[in-house]
Amino acid sequence: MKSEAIETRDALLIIDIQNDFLPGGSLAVSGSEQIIPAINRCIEKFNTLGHPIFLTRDWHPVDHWSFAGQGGPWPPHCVAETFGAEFSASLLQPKTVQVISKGVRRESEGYSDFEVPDLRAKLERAGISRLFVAGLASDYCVLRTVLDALKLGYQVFLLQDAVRAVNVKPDDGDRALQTMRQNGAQLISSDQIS
Ligand code: VGL
Ligand code: ZN
Repeated sequence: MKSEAIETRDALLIIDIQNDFLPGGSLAVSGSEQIIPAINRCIEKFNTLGHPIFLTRDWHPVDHWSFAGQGGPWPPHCVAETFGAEFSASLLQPKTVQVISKGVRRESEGYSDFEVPDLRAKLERAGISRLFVAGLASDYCVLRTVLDALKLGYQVFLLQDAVRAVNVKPDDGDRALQTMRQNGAQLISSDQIS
């Protein structure tokens, strides 16, 4: 198996490891708790090397457009400042991690991390050109973030053992992986990072 050495222009982007997407949460993603150990190993590797680590979070107002009460597709989830919006207590959070909140306005879609201009500015300032991406959910936020990153010219490594899908339709997650690959993302396993 080919290993991918971390280089100076690499950053780690961990998407939405929040209580509401974990077992017991209002929008629990099946198997989501299983990816946390692999994600923590990646965080340790990037942290040891002093490379940027971004943790993104869904951070919605109580009346966000995507909630069923407003005619949206989802149950209320990740309401700002609530337990459901907190990162999992099992997730490592070294002091240097940078937190990016998205979906913060009522009308903001909140799927792509690049909806937040802040992220791009921070990546540019740090001279980042390659992104290692993992988290939730592979058929929504991960998919949309990866597609935007590719459009913006980033090289993307999708850590396929460290993502899980909502699977509104049973094969949504598989199709999302295919779409990311067809658009230029490289699908690797988290233990290929060295
Ligand atoms: C997400 C559905 C609604 C995600 C966020 O993080 O993938 N999915 N809000
Ligand atoms: Zn959301």
